[in-house]
Amino acid sequence: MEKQVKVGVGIFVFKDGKFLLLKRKGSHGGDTWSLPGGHLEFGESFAEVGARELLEETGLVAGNIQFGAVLNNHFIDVDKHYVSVWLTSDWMEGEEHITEPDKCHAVGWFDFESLPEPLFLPWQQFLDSDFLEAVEGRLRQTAV
Ligand code: 8DG
Ligand code: MG
Repeated sequence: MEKQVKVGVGIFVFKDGKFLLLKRKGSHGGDTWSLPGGHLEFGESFAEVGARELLEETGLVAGNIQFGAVLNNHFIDVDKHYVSVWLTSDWMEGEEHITEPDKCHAVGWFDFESLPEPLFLPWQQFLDSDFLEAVEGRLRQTAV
């Protein structure tokens, strides 16, 4: 079968100067910390995927969803290739919990000075990208 590039969506949810990361389990990038997120399904908007995955994976509801970054990620070891679209959003309601224990070991709130390790592969590109500054700026606006 022909190899295909897929689209993954990750979403920052900002609350009091921090954002939520999940420790992945099962699929590739297992045991790394990543944004909540998932696959773009046929016909969906980026914001729909972001809001849906955030709710499914953490129980949180977000608003003010905006574009954050686009990253081109070839996961060579597992022979997968994703274009990752990252979004930013503001926490609106809900308390975070692990809703899918088969996919996630842990959740936590972090900022750019306290990033956990190891991070999911797209993070390496993001931290070296021009998108970081704008995302950091938006996060600072939510700090108390
Ligand atoms: P789904 O199949 O139910 O839509 O999603 P999932 O079960 O939550 O899968 P996932 O592994 O969390 O996400 C799907 C793919 O999206 C993942 O294999 C790689 C890609 N992806 C990126 N960037 C990001 C990201 O920042 N966070 C998440 N969770 N996935 C991402 O390319
Ligand atoms: Mg996911």
